[in-house]
Amino acid sequence: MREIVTAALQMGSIQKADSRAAVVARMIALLEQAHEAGATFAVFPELTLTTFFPRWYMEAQSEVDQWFEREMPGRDTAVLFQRARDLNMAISLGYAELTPDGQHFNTSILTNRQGEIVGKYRKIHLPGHSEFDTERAFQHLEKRYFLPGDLGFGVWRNLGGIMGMLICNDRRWPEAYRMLGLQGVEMVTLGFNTPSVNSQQGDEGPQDRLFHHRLSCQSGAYQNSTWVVAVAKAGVEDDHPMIGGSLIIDPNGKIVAETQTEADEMIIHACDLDACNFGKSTIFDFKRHRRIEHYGLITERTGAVPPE
Ligand code: ING
Repeated sequence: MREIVTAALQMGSIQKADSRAAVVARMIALLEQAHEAGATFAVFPELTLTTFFPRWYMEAQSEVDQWFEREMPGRDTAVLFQRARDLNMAISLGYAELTPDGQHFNTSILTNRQGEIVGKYRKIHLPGHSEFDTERAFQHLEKRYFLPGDLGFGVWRNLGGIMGMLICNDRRWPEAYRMLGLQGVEMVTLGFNTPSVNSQQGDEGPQDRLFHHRLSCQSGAYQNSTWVVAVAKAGVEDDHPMIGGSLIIDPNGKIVAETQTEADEMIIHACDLDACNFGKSTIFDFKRHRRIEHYGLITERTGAVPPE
């Protein structure tokens, strides 16, 4: 048995005016709660240090860059990394990354229990749009503020297992999980910020959003026989509601823990990585069952092309 006692640390709303220091204090309180409950690994949401700023149209790059971190850990996050190290806990957290050569990514990092960063992932599937869209009730400008990730889909040996990261919209694309599955992933962590309603006036409400969110994460877990830990930044941010529904899902696709609020909330589960072995050696024994000679379209074709 290779157990990782894992905490999903959901963050409630972060208002535009909230300081990083105030947010980090909330994160440390959750981290200490997780430690008290016996966790050795804690997962925070996507863009966990600030409000979900892609909902705001900005033109001045200086205004955009205020939402980004130039180093990780940095001035505001060093205390969080130190606390995690003191508690001998590994963490995963999402943030907006501004690289020294001026590139902007929606990024997630993974540490070991000594507070060292062992893995970094930059979000590849960026939803939304890049120009102000007058048809939308609110904006979703990830394509404006971030570059598509340039690190690919990676996995890292950590805490006795094989771990990988995705971010938010990635969870809706089966290829993303499969890229990790083909590297033997046993635990996928993903943070998300998901608006409760569709900005394009669709009639999709919070329950539909939660349904698709659970469906996407459960499918990814089951079809790759891996644990999935999905952690929300939830609640109402400057009048914009976002769903909760942080999840811990086992390698059979079953939800073993789910948050019940849209506030700061911890869920926790003892995840036995050996629970991945049965699926990986039977129904999802990729080497035995996959027929890659028939899958060419998946990497050769971007958009669907219907028959004549
Ligand atoms: N947010 C949303 C997500 O994929 C979205 C965007 C919502 C796309 C619903 C499609 C449908 O959960 C981020 N940040 O990707």
